[in-house]
Amino acid sequence: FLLEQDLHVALENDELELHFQPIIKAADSERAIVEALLRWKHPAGGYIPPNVFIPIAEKAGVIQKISQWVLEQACLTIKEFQSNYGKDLRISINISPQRFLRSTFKKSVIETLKKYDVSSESFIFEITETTFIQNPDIVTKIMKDMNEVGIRFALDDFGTGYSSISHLSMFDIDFLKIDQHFIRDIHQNERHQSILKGIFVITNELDIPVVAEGVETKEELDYLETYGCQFLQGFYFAKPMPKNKLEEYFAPQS
Ligand code: G
Ligand code: G
Ligand code: MN
Ligand code: NA
Repeated sequence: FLLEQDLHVALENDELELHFQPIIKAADSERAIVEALLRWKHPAGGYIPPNVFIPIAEKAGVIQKISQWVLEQACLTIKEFQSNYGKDLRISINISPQRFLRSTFKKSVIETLKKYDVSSESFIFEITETTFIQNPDIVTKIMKDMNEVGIRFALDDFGTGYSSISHLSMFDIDFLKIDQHFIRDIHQNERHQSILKGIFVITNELDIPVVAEGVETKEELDYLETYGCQFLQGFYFAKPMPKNKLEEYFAPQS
């Protein structure tokens, strides 16, 4: 209850921070890709994680405002990165079902990108299967419309929740993010190895690049490389970091 009150003023008081976690391309490193992860620095209680306050924001009706703030911060970060380093940054943003299914979603995204003069190719939108099951026909239509203006979609958290193979066939997904639950100790977990092997057969056939989430160790990484996993993300490479650290991380060494 208190949190809900506080959330309303969090935006105005500049208490939200957008952190970024690098997503590593396994084969070569084209442009830098990062996932944007929201943090709330509460004046009384330190950092509050998004899985605590996003559901509250959804109930309190603040999620639209917060989502818009995230998109604008991402746009600003891309612009700054480009002008400071002459490098393109691609940002993967988590989109809640409420935001995705809002009738104004596409329009507000297009207007925001135009306002900040950022290309739609600079973004990947991460959605979960919770979004898919709400209204498949409408979701298909929104994804198609947004694909036409160059927005790409990643299916996030695959391996938790529904994990439906039919979703891979019904929806035009550009990236599949395998949940960290399946990545943890993959080199020692034969059951998970069998399941992941199957997922890679399907995604390779469908030409959907996979992002392995939550890679924490060299052993996990080595095992994932035997699958030819295209993208890797996790503490083994880097933790989510604020913008200034990100610029250090990607700055050319000299
Ligand atoms: O970074 P962390 O592990 O604390 O993130 C926890 C959860 O919060 C993840 O499921 C992530 O997708 C979600 N999350 C992080 N940032 C955002 C955001 O900007 N918008 C939405 N809707 N969810 C987010
Ligand atoms: O649900 P979603 O995949 O968007 O959430 C990503 C979350 O996973 C982020 O909160 C991020 O902090 C967390 N995360 C990223 N890499 C690792 C990792 O290697 N280990 C653990 N435990 N969490 C991670
Ligand atoms: Mn995500
Ligand atoms: Na995920």
